This record gives sequence, C-alpha cells and structure tokens, in this order.
Amino acid sequence: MERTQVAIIGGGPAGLLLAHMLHLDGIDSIVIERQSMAHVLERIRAGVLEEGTVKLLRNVGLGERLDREGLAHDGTVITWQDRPPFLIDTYKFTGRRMMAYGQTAITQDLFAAHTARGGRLVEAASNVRLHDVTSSSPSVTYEVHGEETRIQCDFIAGCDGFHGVSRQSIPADVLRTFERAYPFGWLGIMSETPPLEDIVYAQHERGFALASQRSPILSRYYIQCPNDTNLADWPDERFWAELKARFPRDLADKIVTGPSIEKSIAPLRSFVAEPMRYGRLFLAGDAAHIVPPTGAKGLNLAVSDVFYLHRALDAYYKRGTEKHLEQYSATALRRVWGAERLSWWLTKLLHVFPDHDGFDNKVNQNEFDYLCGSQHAQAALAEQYVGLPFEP
Ligand code: RFL
Ligand code: PHB
Repeated sequence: MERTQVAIIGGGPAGLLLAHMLHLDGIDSIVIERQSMAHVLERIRAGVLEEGTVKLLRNVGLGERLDREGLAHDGTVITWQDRPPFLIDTYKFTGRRMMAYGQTAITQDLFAAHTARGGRLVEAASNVRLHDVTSSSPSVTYEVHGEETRIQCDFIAGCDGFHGVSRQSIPADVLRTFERAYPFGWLGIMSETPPLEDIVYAQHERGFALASQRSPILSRYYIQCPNDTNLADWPDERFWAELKARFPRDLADKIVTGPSIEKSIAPLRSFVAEPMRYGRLFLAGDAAHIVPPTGAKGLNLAVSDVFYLHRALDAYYKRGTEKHLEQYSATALRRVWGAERLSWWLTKLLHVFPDHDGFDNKVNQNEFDYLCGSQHAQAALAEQYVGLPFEP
C-alpha cells in the first residue's frame, strides 16, 4: 500500500505535465503508466504548439530546450490545388506565434525533469483499476510482475489517453459521448531532410497533404489515406511521389526527399466525453477528447486541461476551496468544444470525402475564396488557430 495526494494514471504529456506542475506547488503525486517509458518517449505525434502552450511550458521551467530548438512561425500556409499559397497569419491578426516543437521532445523534457527531482513513476503497470472514486478516499491498484499494489489518494487524474481505463470507470448513465469518425486517416513519415520554410496544409483533389517540421534537418509529412491503407504498400518512393503531387508545382519542387526514419498511420476521429469529472476522478487530455489533427489541437488541449486541473487542485490544497474543482469540467469543455469545432471545420474544408458531391465541393471552394478575400474571416481563423486564451 502506498499513499499520495494525486494518483495520475498515464505518463504521456498530460500526466507528466500535471505531475510537474503539482510538484512545483508542493503537491505529491504518483504517475502510473501502462507502457515502458522507453516506449512512451519514442512515440511520434503532435508537432505544433499554440503560444499559450509555449508560455505555460516556459513558466514551469521547461522553456530552455524549447526556445533553443523550437521553430517559431508567424502562421501556417494553406495551398488549394495549384493556387498561390495563402497564410493563416496569426502574428498579423493576434500578435501571437505558433511554435514547431515535437511532442516527443516535450515528453522527453518532462520525463527528464521528473527523473531529476526524484518524482515517483510506475512504468509497465498492468491491470490498472480505479476504486471508490465517489468517496473521499479513492484508490488505484495496479500490477507489476504479477504483484498488486494499492495507492490510496485524495484525487485521481485520468490522463491515460483515448484507450485508457479512467473514462470507463464513469458509469454509462453519467457519461455522455459525442463522436464523429472520418472515412480516412493520415499516413505520416519523418525524414532527416531540411523541411519547407513554412508549415503547409495542402488541399488537393488527390487528397489532403501536410508539410511540417521538427528541426532544420528533420521533416514531418503526412498524406490523407483510406482507412484500410497498408503501410507495406507505401515504400518511400511512392509516398514522396504522392506527397509532391498534392502540392503546387513550385512548392513540390522545394520538398527535399530522403529515406524515412518512421512511418505510421493515424486514424482521424472527433470525440468528446462529458462530464470530465466524476466524484474524485478528473479526466484530462485524450482520455476525455480526441480531435482530428488538422488543427494541431490535440496536445494543446491536453495542456489547457492540465492548466485548469492544476489550478483547481492547487486552490483546494492551498485554500481549501472546491470552487475550481466543481467548475473544472465545464471550464475545460468550453475550450475543448472550440477546438473540436475548428478541427472538424478544417478537416471538412481540406480533405477529400468519398461521399462529397459537386455541391459539397462548391461550398468548400467558396469557403476558401471567402477566407482569402475577407480580413474578418482571416482574423477569426487566426485567433482560433493560434489558440484562445485560458479562462481566468
Ligand atoms: P497520450 O499521449 O495518449 O498519453 C496517455 C498515456 O496513458 C497511457 N495509458 C495507461 N496508463 C496506465 N493505465 C492504463 N490503463 C493506460 N492506458 C493508457 C498510455 O500508454 C500513454 O502513455 O495522451 P495525453 O497525455 O492526453 O496527450 C494527448 C496527445 O498525445 C494527443 O492529443 C496528440 O498526440 C494527438 N495526436 C496528434 N495531435 C496533434 O496535434 N498533431 C498530430 O500530428 C497528432 N498525431 C496524435 C497523433 C495522436 C495519436 N494517437 C493517440 C494514436 C498521432 C497518433 C497516432
Ligand atoms: C505535425 O507537425 O505533426 C503536425 C502539424 C500540424 C498539424 C498536425 C500535425 O495540424
């Protein structure tokens, strides 16, 4: 039997960031992770950070490598068939910038800080279960090498991603879910080649494509693919040819190709579970919601959830107030739904849907024309894409 104030299920970015921020306020936690940390630290996922995320990471002492290696961007480019590039100019409209800095690097930074301070973390934990979450003394049990341990705690933070156990611990008559599956995924590669100058979303009749980056010598590219795509059918040469075919000629010519060092397929899904609190269990990040990656919002939402949850726990331990704990779900969900709507809209605008007809295509075309011609539409998109401020 062990004891802590906050048991954190999941050692991804949400769980590790929460542990870090709680530690800065003298609140004790234990992170329980199903995988080995080596596995968690290898995963390649998100790459673009909102300015609010960057500022938060700096404020909690995690800005050093980020400021050294991160690539600042005034905005993101959209190309449409062969039309000239259009910039979602976040800097012009909001005075704020995005930053390309990989989730892999953030997770490494968080884990290094966790290890340096001697933070508690159980890796390779199986059969993780939550108990008595509606009582004032909940607990979590897990097994390592077949031996069970119980952690008694005040609160449980469910940061265990979309396939975790935390959300499943909320009774079906309490939990409401909202979902949209998309009839395609993203086939992504990482390559040790210099990236394009800008992050570019490409709309094309062959399907969506994206050029992104991790460093001056590391590029990340994606192409829209059918859900039943087999990685073995996509050797590098085929990927590069298809990618280039979806960009306007002058940009395609600038793409530097090379061997891929990683290749994977991510399905696209919109999903929200409400409420994000049940008794003493609080969900954060992908455990509560998923967005298609088109708006680069998934990781940023995990960070904003942790911002709100940390604030609520800090207020409880420092001042004995439960106000923020009670408001956590509603506050976090307002921001979640904003990102859900933007991610759904951008996905709809930029991808080829097998069931779209001429009408849908004309409406999309008009939407893009309107965006290019209207400062108001551009300001609205820039404000949402760069990330709405956290609520006070
Ligand atoms: P994570 O990163 O999924 O971490 C959850 C952690 O919980 C562990 N876990 C458990 N631990 C204990 N007990 C259990 N029963 C457990 N079940 C699971 C898992 O092993 C894992 O370590 O969630 P978190 O921390 O909320 O962070 C969210 C972000 O990871 C996520 O929003 C983004 O990465 C989403 N996402 C992307 N977002 C973008 O903005 N751009 C992208 O390009 C992008 N690509 C992706 C993605 C998510 C993917 N997933 C979830 C499969 C690509 C993929 C493949
Ligand atoms: C990435 O760099 O992985 C990336 C960038 C922008 C997105 C999604 C993913 O919208």
